[in-house]
Amino acid sequence: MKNLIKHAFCALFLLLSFSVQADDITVIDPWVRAAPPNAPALAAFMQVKNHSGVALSIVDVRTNLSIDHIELHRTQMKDGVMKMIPQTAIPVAAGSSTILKPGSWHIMLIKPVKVPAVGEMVELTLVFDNGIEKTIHAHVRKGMKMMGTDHET
Ligand SMILES: [Cu+2]
Repeated sequence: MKNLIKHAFCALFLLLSFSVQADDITVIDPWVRAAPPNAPALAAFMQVKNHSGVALSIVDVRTNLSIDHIELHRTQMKDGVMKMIPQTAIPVAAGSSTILKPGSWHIMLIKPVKVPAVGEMVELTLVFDNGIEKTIHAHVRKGMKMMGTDHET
């Protein structure tokens, strides 16, 4: 019996030492690009740092904005043209960071009911593959357009 308890504690300890907490993720400079009132989509950018020893992925994003849905995108060169390609996840390697920026990884908020103005805050909750959720507030500000996008953002 004593051994069983000891083993249970060992297992618990292992589980705890390998579990990644929301505090292991930091998000730097989140922002949403300002867009005209009739914009069909908005793009969100930020730097996501993973301080844990476990590889993570952003698999979903929720927002307080009224929108149709969220998409994860990556702008990549394809046949000599820059194209936005929908992704199922945005990876953030262990002890590393992924930069979401124009022309690269980004989050798209599709069909906003009301496009937020410059200076407004948009709440975004990043959902990671291990179930961790990280809520951040992104400022709406002006930024360069992405090259070769098929939706004007
Ligand atoms: Cu996009």
